[in-house]
Amino acid sequence: MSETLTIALSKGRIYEETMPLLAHAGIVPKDDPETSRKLILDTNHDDVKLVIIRATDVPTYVQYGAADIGVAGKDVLLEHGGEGLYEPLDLEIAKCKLMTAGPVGAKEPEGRLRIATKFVNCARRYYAEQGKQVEVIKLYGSMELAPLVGLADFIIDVVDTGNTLKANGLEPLEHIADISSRLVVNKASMKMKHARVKKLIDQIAEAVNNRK
Ligand code: PRT
Ligand code: MG
Repeated sequence: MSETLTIALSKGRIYEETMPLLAHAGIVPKDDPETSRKLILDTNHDDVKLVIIRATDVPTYVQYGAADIGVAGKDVLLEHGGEGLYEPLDLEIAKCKLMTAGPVGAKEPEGRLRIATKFVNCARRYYAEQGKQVEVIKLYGSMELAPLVGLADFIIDVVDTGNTLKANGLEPLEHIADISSRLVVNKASMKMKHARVKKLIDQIAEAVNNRK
């Protein structure tokens, strides 16, 4: 048996949309993370394991080599910075947009804007490029609430249908980036486990192409 290949995934949309791509590469998990409490899932290959972690933790596990490979949203990767990672493949799943949003019809207030977001690095970078002075307020969820209760003027979040914004009296404003999930690979694993990693990337790329 060869050395274990560990793949890091988050539950929910990324897991659901990655499973068919892994199946095309012949990898099928033995447990379902939605019903199992296990954080390490065995697969039909003794030497391939899946680790189930928070979406924002995927780049960190892969960066430090705790997982060889992972799947992460480009939003998460932009925020992480991408150190220690290769990003060889756009999986074209879990698509959305990173946007600013604010109360419907609201005018931009004078002076320093307050921006609530979990994407603090993206927010600082974006407004620095615009030459705007902002105060960035870090939140961990429910960003839509912040403008409603006077915590912030605007938010930066990922938007898909826009229904969540709309339900809270907000509208999408400026488009920052198109987002999809990417395959990321630990830099050392790419060298040390090259043949296996390369084969897996090629098989997954084929599955992505077959869907077009
Ligand atoms: O949920 P958790 O806090 O654990 O982490 P997470 O939200 O980062 O993970 P998860 O699994 O929800 O999202 C994983 C990845 O999916 C994100 O990093 C994005 O790259 C991608 N993605 C695609 C989305 C969405 N679409 C999306 N709609 N992530 C989040 N949303 C949120 C959105 O912010 C809004 O609050 O879903 C809500 C509904 O969106 P609307 O616009 O359709 O109403
Ligand atoms: Mg979520």
